[in-house]
Amino acid sequence: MLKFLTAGESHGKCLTGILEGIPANLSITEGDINKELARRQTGYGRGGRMAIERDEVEITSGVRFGRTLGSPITIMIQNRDWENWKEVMGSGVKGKGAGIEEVTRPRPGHADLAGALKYGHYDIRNILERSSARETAVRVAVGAVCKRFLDEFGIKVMSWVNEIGGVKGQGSRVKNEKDIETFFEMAESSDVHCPDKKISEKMRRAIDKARKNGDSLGGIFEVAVTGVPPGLGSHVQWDRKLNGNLAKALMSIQAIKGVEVGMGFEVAGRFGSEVHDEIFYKTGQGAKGKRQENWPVVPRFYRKTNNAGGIEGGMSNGEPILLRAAMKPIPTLYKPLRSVDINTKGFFQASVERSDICAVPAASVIGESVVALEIANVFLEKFGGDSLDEIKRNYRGYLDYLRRF
Ligand code: EPS
Repeated sequence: MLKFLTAGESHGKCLTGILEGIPANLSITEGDINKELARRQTGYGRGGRMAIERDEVEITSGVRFGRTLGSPITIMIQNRDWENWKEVMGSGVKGKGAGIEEVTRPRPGHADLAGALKYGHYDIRNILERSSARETAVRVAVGAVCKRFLDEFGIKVMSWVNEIGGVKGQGSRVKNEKDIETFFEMAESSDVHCPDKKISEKMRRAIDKARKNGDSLGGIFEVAVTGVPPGLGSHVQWDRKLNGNLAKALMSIQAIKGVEVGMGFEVAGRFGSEVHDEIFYKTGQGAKGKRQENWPVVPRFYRKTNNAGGIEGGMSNGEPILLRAAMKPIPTLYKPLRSVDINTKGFFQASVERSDICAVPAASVIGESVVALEIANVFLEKFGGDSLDEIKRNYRGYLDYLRRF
């Protein structure tokens, strides 16, 4: 349903995203997207680059007078740092004696070595520029368009950080939508995007310590989606399962090494009776309260627990979707790790490079964006149409049907 591509190198001129499949007549402004980009740029533990960039988009197609046309939406973000990299990253033929230093020392944990071997590059810059997490800026931009779309249907995607470098929060196992909203609101006022003030302080201290030691830190963030109707995704084919596609979306974020849905890995050690969410039924309105006034999704079937994380059999079951992702520590370190020069084959201790110490707070915002893309995709698959009004008619019909089921 939705197709999107991103392009751009970390120190190239700009990043570009093309998003196709968003229906006509959705209101969207550059400001809506910039708000999300600003959230991604904040976060304790970022490096010097974030002081240079002030990410702002230019929409160059698919939107007219603040409304989508139904045609592909193109989004551009300029790299301010490009001014300092024009010589190194130019697309013209390299002049003789240009004196541009090649990167020949792969960093452990980065795409450097595997990419150089795969693409036949002897200058690792040809790999690291694209593998950089700078690319996530434009994924957040296209995700922001999807969030705007989902908002029309009362569907919200929120996140918070639950762990940084072994400092654990209490974020897991949120019980209901109210918890999710509270966690999210509290996280929004924390520079480590953690809902708990005391834990936030501990996380900052852990980041300071890593910085002092020339090291880096990873962590865990959680993404929650509220207002989701039952029936998104499908059990009938492996590549239509919602949990599979959400896991893929999250795993595609740079540095993510693991994803859990609901109770996650903990299910392996529990009895079935402790894991599965019993089914209840409530007549009348308001079983789960009202969402946006136009979309009172009232699932008369409901659960008192949500260990499944809102997904059963590869389909949404009407409860909030709960996801968790683990990010490894950033591989660009000030503390030297051992590696081998790809030219000389000699051992060396990796050279010092400018980088972030911890990017988990930013990753949580990126997590929201990729999840929003995926949810918008399955929503369009089920209720798709060419204009927003058409999709609203389709959705209303489904909700009426659910009420009568
Ligand atoms: C990154 C390295 C750093 C990060 C960058 C991702 O950039 P630089 O090498 O220019 O210091 O700041 O992240 C971003 C630029 C961003 O927008 O998130 C890397 O190697 O992945």
